[in-house]
Amino acid sequence: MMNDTKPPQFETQFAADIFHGLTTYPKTLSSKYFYDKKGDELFQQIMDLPEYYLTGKEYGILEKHREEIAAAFTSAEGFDLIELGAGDGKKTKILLRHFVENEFNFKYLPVDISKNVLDQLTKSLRTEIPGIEVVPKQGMYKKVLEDLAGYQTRKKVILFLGSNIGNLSQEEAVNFLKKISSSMSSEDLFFMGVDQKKDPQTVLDAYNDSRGVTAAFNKNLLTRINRELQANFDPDAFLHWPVYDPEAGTAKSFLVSTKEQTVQINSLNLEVTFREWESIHTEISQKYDDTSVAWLAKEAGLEISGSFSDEQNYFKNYLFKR
Ligand code: AVI
Repeated sequence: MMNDTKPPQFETQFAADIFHGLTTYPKTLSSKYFYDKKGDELFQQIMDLPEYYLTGKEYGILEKHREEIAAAFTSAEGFDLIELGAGDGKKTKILLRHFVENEFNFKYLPVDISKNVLDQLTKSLRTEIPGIEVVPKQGMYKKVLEDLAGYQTRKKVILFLGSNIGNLSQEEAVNFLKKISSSMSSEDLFFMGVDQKKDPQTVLDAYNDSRGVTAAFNKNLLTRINRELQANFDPDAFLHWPVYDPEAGTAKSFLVSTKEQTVQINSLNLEVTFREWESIHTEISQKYDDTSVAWLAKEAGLEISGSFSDEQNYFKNYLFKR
């Protein structure tokens, strides 16, 4: 409930999104706000969890198929490797090392929203794989994709790993892929990691690990709101609640209020009431299969030109052209 009748003015997009998410029904908050400093640390821990198979599987795929992948990427004039959401580059380094060892002519352009992450990545590359030309770019995907459309010196290969596509709704995913597609020429490639539909228990466990790291990751959003918007959420008064719908292939995470409670968000001049067991939807992690990826590609004007998977078909990396 608003405390007075003035229309709200928001200083940041974060403030506006939190306000709208907590004043609509059902309540919702975007998972893109998970990634503050603490959230980045927790996500690093998640990637090392035994239940969170995604990272290990994709790592294995890149390691096993690096030669074939490299053969698809290379061209007579070399190529520019643009990575969206580069993060710590742990998986990409498998490919980068292979390219350097085989004296490929390429440039690496990692893109990330976090300047800190990019600085660390650039520094680590300098010592771990010297000799790579690295051109880091800080920014939101949306802006970077707009810039990309005008960027063409030679063949471009765009990487989007980690099943980050799963954190978008289907409509957002199609729009995102349309932008990728329109930034590509006929010789360019798009290489994307996609988590696959599988035993529902395996998916659910990945988002409900036994050590509670994913619960802490989800609840950290409330701590972030407390700090950045002067609020008084009690994270212990909410349950981390992941669900998986095997028909839709959608894993969703919620925060569920364990009691009737009222939260003050001072910077928004807002009082939010929760009924007992009322939920906040915080994340979607969509799982796909070949049919749904083919549908996405068709909608976006892309064509699948190859794919690589692990032995259990838990995860797949697809190559697309226009
Ligand atoms: C970044 N993204 C692909 C992760 C996922 O699997 O949806 C984020 C995550 N959320 C909970 N655990 C990991």
